Amino acid sequence: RFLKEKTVAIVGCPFSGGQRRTGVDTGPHALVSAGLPKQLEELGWKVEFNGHQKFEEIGKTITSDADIGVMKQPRLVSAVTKAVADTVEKHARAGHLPLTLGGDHSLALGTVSGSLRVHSDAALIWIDAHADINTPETTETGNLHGCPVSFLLGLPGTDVEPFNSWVPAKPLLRSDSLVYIGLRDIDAGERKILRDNNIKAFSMHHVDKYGIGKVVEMALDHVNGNSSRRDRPVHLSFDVDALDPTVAPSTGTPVRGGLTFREGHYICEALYETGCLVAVDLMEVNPSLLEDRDAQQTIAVGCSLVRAAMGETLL
Ligand code: B3U
Ligand code: MN
Ligand code: MN
Repeated sequence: RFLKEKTVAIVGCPFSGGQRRTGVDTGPHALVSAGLPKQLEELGWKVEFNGHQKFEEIGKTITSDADIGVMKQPRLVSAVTKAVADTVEKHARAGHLPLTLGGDHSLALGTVSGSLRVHSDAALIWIDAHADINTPETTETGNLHGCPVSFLLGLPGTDVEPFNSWVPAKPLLRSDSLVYIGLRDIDAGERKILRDNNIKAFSMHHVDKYGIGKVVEMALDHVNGNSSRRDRPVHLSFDVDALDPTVAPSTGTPVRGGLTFREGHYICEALYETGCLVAVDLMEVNPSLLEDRDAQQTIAVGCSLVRAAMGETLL
């Protein structure tokens, strides 16, 4: 409805600078090699993919990247997310659906920024075990993949170098345009932020209590009117660690008690069904962790989630 044509633009982001473990930068390559572009073509999408993003070039321009406060690799993360924002914006302007493959979740500062430049009233649906809403002041790890949402909301403490060279000081996203599903590992500082800003979040407790069908309906009601009137564009940012580690083991910070295979797919199917999806991220796939069997399973599930978000499983 918000797209000009049924074209998906794959934005492969081999990037691991928002956290400490290596290997998550190989996620996009693994997903594409597993045949994701062809699978999407078979669903009737025109697929645009001209190779993965070339972040090495950006890396070379950054000669030293000392911590700023506790933030790790701030210059690299800032430069890469800025480039991702520009790329996602370009595809969205063409009326296509950017599908960003990560890479760690700091990338979503770029993807959501890019979406909002084109679809200024877009809502953000964040599927994750974690809230990723630490600020540079509250983060205990300094890992920027735990912080992208705070920058999007323009929370106090986010108007810092080097990010303020390109992230506007004025909030990009209102806190009532964001909803979480799948949370189960939240820092004390994040819990306070969620409360103070009245941010709607469905934890695993809510998934157990209401069932995934009701949770997705309540999530959409919160950010996108009632069921008879879903008229806002939606950006879906899906961290594969939202799924239970038995379903998607190869990810950097697995947390037990996650979404089942079907619950994860249901979310993607239900969002496709609204016709409002304008961008999809699939993040934190790290095939280098654990054994090859686990990696293959995680990659297969990742491809399957994307297909579900692109209309595969609806009758
Ligand atoms: N909240 C912690 C842990 C974390 C966030 N996102 C992931 N892990 N994947 C932090 O580092 O901010
Ligand atoms: Mn995340
Ligand atoms: Mn996570």
